[in-house]
Amino acid sequence: MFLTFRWFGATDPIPLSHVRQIPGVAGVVSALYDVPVGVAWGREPLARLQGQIEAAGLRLAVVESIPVHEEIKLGWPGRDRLIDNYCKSVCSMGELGIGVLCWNFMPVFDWMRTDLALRLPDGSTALAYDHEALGAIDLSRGTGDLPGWATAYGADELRALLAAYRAVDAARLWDNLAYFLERVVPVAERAGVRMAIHPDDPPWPIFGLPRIVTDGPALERVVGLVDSPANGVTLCTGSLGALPENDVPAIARRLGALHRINFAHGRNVRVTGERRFHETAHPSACGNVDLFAVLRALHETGYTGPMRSDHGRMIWGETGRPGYGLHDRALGAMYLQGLWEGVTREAATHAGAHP
Ligand code: CS2
Ligand code: MN
Repeated sequence: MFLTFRWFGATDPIPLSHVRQIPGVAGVVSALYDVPVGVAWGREPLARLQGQIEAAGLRLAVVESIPVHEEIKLGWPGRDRLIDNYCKSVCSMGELGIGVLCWNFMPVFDWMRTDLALRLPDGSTALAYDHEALGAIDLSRGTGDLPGWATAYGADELRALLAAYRAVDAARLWDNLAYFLERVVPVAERAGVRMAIHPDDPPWPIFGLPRIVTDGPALERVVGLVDSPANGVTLCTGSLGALPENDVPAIARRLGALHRINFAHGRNVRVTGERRFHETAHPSACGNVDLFAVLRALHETGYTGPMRSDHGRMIWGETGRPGYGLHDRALGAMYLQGLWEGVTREAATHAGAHP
C-alpha cells in the first residue's frame, strides 16, 4: 500500500506544498477538471498537471475521475464515439505512466448528500444524508451548484435526462456497463492502466434513477464482466459502509483475494437510521466501519496499490470544499498509515521475522 491525497488542481485552496508535508503521502490523486465530459484527454494537459505535481516533490499516481458521458450509461447510439474518446484519455494516462483510474457509473449524479455541514457534538461539521430530506429536494430548477457532480445541469436539460433514464432499469444499466467495459478494459490493459470503479454513493437508487454498484456481490459481478487485472474496483469504505448489510472487511477480503482492488478510499460513516447516515472522523471507534479489519484484510491479501483518506470533517475553523478540507483528511492519512504499520509489523512478527 502507498498513501495518496486528492488534490483538485490549481483551483484547490490547498497548495501542494501542504500536501507534501503530510507524513507518508507520496502520491497525488487528481484530474483534468476543465475538459468537458465526453472529450478525449490529450497527453499535453495531463503532462502539465503531472509536471506541476512533480515540481512539488510528489507524483501523480491516480486519476480520479474521467467522468463517463451519460449517453454511454443510457446506451445511446452516440456511445461508440464517446467510448473511443474515453479510450484515448486512458491511453494518455498510460503514455505518462499514470497507472490507476478511479471512475464511476452512477446515472446523472455523483455522490449525493442532503446536508454539507451537519454539526457533530465536538463542533466539527460533516457531510450527511437523509433519504427523507432527499425527497424534499426540488430538481425542477436544475442541479444548481450542489457538490460532487461532474456536470451541472439546467432545468430543461435535467428534465430531459431524467425522462431518458425512465427507459433504463438496473438490468439495462448492467448491460450498458458491460458494453463499456468490454471496449475500454482491453485498451486499459495494453496501456498499463488499472481501472478502479468507485461504488455508488449512497449505495441505493436516488431520484428514481437506478444505482447498481452498491455491495460486495455487485462489485464481484463488475470484475467478472471482463476478466482482467485492469478491471478492478475502488474499495471505498464509506460508500459501502452506508449500507449496514455491507460487511466491508469481508468485501475487502473477497475482492482482495481476487486481486481486483486497484485503489482504496478510507472513510468512516455512522448510520443513524434507515437510509440515513453522516460521515465521521476516520478511526473505527468514530463510526460503523472497522477500518482496522479492512486494512488487515487488504494486507493479508497482498494489497500493494494506492490508498487515500476519503472525505473528512471540517475542523479547526477550516473552510473549503465540502469533504475535502486539509486538516481532517491529513489526520485520516496519519490514522491509515498507523493502522498499516500495525498490521504490517504484526504480520512480520507472526511470520517469525524481526518486527
Ligand atoms: C467521492 C466521489 O467518494 C468519493 O471519493 O469524492 O466524487 C468520487 O471521486 C467519484 O465517485 C469517483 O468517480
Ligand atoms: Mn470514495
